[in-house]
Amino acid sequence: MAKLHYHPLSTYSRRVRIALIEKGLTADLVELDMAGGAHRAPAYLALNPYGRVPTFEEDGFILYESTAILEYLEASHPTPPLVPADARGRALVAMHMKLCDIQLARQTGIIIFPKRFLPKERWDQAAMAQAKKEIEKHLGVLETQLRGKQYLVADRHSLVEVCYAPFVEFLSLMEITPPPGVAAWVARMLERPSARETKPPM
Ligand SMILES: N[C@@H](CCC(=O)N[C@@H](CS)C(=O)NCC(=O)O)C(=O)O
Repeated sequence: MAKLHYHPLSTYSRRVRIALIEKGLTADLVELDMAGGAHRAPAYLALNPYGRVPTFEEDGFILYESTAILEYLEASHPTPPLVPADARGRALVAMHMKLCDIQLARQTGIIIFPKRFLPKERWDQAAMAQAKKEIEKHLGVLETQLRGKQYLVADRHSLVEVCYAPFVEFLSLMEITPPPGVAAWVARMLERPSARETKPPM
């Protein structure tokens, strides 16, 4: 059986767990003791030299980077589909997955990592404020793109929402009120069983 090295509080790991559930796949979930530094131990670095989660392992085939793992799961288990069949739909999914990482995931990490794991005196308030501004700007773009639609691509739930779900879960922790179209889209993706089952302790 495939293995997923992950941590229950890891947003990027959660993407893969959501996709596995959406596709009805099972994998051996191997929880890494990150607080104990297991991600920096030689045995784990031999699998993933960057010492991050998630890492996917199947018959000696090793893959890291959550979006690459999602694409592999889609290619190896195309049913039920989480990307459209046509070239343009696929390209739009790829574009939105990348923009999720560049415009939202990175900035979310800047805010939620300190909020969840560091004492307030160690927070970089200026970096957190700048990240919040960038997220709000990005949500404004999404609001326009979501006008009259339920989902970003082909008006169907796709890998785009799989990528976004773990990060938009933290909008309230980040004290960000999304515009109405984005708020409805977020609620739609977070109410799916795959998101509920993988929700981290808040
Ligand atoms: N770009 C990577 C990011 C993975 C990532 O940053 N994972 C975090 C946990 S959510 C991690 O392992 N951090 C440990 C570290 O960077 O030392 C992906 O998409 O998989």
